Amino acid sequence: MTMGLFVGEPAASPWPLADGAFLLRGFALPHEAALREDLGSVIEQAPLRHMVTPGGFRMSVAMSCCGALGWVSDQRGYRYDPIDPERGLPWPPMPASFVQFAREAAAQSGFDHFVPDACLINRYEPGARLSLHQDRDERDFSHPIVSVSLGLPAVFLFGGTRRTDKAQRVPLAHGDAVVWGGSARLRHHGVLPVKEGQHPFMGACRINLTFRKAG
Ligand code: MD3
Ligand code: FE
Repeated sequence: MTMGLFVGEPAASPWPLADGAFLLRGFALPHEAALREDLGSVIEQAPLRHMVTPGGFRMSVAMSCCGALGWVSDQRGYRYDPIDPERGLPWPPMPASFVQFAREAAAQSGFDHFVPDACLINRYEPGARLSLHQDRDERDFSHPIVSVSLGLPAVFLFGGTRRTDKAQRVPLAHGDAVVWGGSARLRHHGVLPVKEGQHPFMGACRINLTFRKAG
């Protein structure tokens, strides 16, 4: 028998990856068309770009943001900023479909009333990767981070609180959502180089959205 999600079928229940971290396989599939359409208009306004790390390296992942705050990396460091430095304008507002999706995913995982003020958009072309890091530029780590994967699959690395802790490998596919809260919130994480491929809707790339309460 073929397994899959059908229109109107409720998504699978959250799978506890770790204390505070929940994997919701296929949770974004019913939201996919709206997310994809609104993503298109966000990156039309604020194009994807390769930021530079404070150490001077160009990131292989191309990024953009929407919402009241966006994440910025340059020679001065990492920070959240209400202004897109490429355009000298505020980041595009967060589409209602994004806010609704993040809120539902968080609620499914036991985090009620999650209201994101920043959405980071990461685009991986084949070969792009994200080395192990912690997300600590947000003001209050008691808020979870909600992530969703679209397009090509990837292997996510889920490490520990120390950078040298052994990392667990979690394959993530189109439509998978993960909610990272509690003691998982400050664990190191990264993404292995994305393999070549073609996704029927997204082409030869993986897009990851992360929803945060940054300010
Ligand atoms: C675990 N993005 O944008 S999303 C990032 O697939 C980032 O683009 C990855 O790491 C990506 O900062 C991973 C999953 C994720 C996001 C935040 C986390 C996992 C996390 C924060 C704490 C622990
Ligand atoms: Fe991260």
